[in-house]
Amino acid sequence: METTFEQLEVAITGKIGVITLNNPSKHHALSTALIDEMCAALEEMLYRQVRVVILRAPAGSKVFSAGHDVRELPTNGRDPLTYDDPVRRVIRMIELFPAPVIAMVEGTVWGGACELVMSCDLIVAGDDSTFAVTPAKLGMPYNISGVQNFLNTGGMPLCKEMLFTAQPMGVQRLVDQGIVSHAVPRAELESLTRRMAEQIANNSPLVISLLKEELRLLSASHNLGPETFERVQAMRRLVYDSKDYQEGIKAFFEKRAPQFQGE
Ligand code: YXS
Repeated sequence: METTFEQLEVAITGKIGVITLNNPSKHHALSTALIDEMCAALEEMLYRQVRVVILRAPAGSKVFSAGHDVRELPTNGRDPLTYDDPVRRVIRMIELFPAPVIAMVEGTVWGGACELVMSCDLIVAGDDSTFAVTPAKLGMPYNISGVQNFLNTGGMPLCKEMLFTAQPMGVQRLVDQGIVSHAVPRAELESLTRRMAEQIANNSPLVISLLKEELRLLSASHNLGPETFERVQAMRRLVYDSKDYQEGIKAFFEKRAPQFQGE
C-alpha cells in the first residue's frame, strides 16, 4: 500500500478492509489529521474494490473514540460544525461508500464518534461498550444533518434521551432499539465481525451497493424548505455565539462540570 498512515492502521486482506484508529494518547479523538487519513484510507479501499470495511479501535481499548477533537473547535463566534467539518466529511464518505462499513466498537464512544459509528452500515459492539451523545454537555450547536443521522438510526424517545441527558448509555439499550446489531463479550467480537464481513463479501457487490444507496435515499428523504433551514441555522448561530458555548469548551479543558446560564 502506498499511502502511509500515522493515526490509523490500515489493512486490506482479500475483499475486506480494516481501518484501526490509532491515536491512543488522545483516545482516538477525531482530529482533522485523523479524519484526513480515514478519508484517504477509504479512497484506497474504493480503488482496491474492497467489499466490506471494518472500522475499529485497537483490541482492548477503553475508549473507542473521544469524539471531535475539542482543541480544534473554534471559540471565536464561528460555526463549529460546518458542512466541511472533518467528521461531517468522513460521514458523507461512509454514507456514499459503495460497500458496507461495519463499526466494531470496543469501549466508550463519545460525541461526534457516536454519529460516526451510527453512520456506519452495521454496528457490532462489546457488551461493556457505552455511547454518549454530548452536544448538550458541551454547549454545542449540533447540526441538523447530524441530528437526522441519529434519528434515522433509532427511535425518537431514545434519540431524545441520549441528546438531552448527554450521559453514556449502555449498549444493550441500543441493541433493543436495533441500532446496534450485536453486543457480545469482547473475546467474541472480532470473530463475529469477521464472520459477518465474510458473509457480506461473498454476496453480490453490485446488489449490496444498490441496496445501500436505495436505503440511504429512503432514509434521507425528509426535505426541508429553505425558510425552515434558515430558521434552524439562526437557532444554531444563537448557540455558537452564546456564553454557554464558551463555558462548555472552557469547562472541558478545566476538567469540571459546566455551569450553563442559558445565555
Ligand atoms: O491532558 P492530555 O494532553 O493528556 O490530553 C487528555 C485529554 O485532553 C485528551 N482528550 C481529548 N482531546 C481532544 N478532544 C477530545 N474529545 C478529547 N478527549 C480526551 O486525551 C488525553 C487523555 O484524556 P483524559 O486524561 O481525559 O483520559 P481519561 O482516561 O481520564 O478519560 C477518558 C474520557 C474519554 C472519559 C475523557 O477523555 C473524556 O471525557 N473525553 C471527552 C469526551 C467527550 O465529551 N467528547 C465529545 C467531544 S465534542 C464532540 O464530539 C461534538 C462536537 S458533540 O459533543 O457536539 O457531539
